Amino acid sequence: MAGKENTEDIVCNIQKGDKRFASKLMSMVEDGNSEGEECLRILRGIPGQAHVIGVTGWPGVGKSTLISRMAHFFLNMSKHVGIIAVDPTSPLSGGSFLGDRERMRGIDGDERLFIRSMATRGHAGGIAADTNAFVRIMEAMGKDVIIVETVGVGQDQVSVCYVADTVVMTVIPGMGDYLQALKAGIMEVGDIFAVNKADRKGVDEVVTDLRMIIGMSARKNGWNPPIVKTTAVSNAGIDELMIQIENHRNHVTRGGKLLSKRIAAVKLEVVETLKSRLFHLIELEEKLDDYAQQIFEGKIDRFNLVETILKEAEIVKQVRRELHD
Ligand SMILES: Nc1nc2c(ncn2[C@@H]2O[C@H](COP(=O)(O)OP(=O)(O)OP(=O)(O)O)[C@@H](O)[C@H]2O)c(=O)[nH]1
Ligand SMILES: [Mg+2]
Repeated sequence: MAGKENTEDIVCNIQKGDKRFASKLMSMVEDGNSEGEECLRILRGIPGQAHVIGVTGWPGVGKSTLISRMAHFFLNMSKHVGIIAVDPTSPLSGGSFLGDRERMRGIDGDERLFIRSMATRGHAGGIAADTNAFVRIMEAMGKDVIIVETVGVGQDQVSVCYVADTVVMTVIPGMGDYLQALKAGIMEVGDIFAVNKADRKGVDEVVTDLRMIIGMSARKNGWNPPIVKTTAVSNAGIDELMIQIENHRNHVTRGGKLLSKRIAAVKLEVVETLKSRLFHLIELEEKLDDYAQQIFEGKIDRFNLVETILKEAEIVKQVRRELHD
């Protein structure tokens, strides 16, 4: 294996902003490669300045379109931009971020822009953990802004939001009922609400619904989430959205909130990696259906099952053995 020299090479080239080396390291991290982890450790020790923006929302609400507008905006301000698209090909809209020439027109060849897609499957360390790792790699490349696109459904994807300093939750007209049903859930995630496709009917209704939900919820850290109407396809409302994103950044930067947010993201990384390694070690994924059936039928209880799993797998021994290998 390559060893120290290669590690230095990777780290050094990433710090120069080299996209090829960054991609290589990202693949190593996804595979759970130990040399990759060593590079990541070194890169984390070098402080970065990036603002990490999460853009979340249901499939097809216009996240990618919004992000390309945001990327335009930042590039025009001479910023270096990274985009991480988690599971960019949803079955509903069928498009992939990179594949959409129309959307990316004018920026896809820009040297200061780096886009990386990320499948939701196949992460040795868990998806949120790997997203955080990718963010740190992009930060080490010298990106000023890193935008993470994630579909806001399912625990895995929502947890991706924790890696962001600022989360833009994107909704569209007609979604009022969903939002009412989710109340606390969406408040927990969103720092800013973008009501996209504002060219459509029902935009004021959804704004009213959101206002009500926000008004009923207690805010953490004294931030009152603003609602911005956007029409990403025609660039309307983007300037206002960018102002709110900047306001939020200033808000979290004040009083050391940013640091505690980032440490919380690392905590999640550790828990996720541990969970993912344990699941792998005891091959839980394959057996879970069967276990659930047995518990459902009253054949076993959950505590006994867990004890049995742990014993059967001789988990402690295996972990020790792996560590000493
Ligand atoms: N009418 C209208 N259509 C929009 C707007 N923004 C995006 N769209 C369209 O909505 C569709 C989905 O847009 P995307 O940007 O791919 O949405 P997404 O949320 O990234 O989708 P997934 O990544 O598949 O979840 C595309 O056909 C866009 O052109 C808007 O403001 N108004
Ligand atoms: Mg998309």
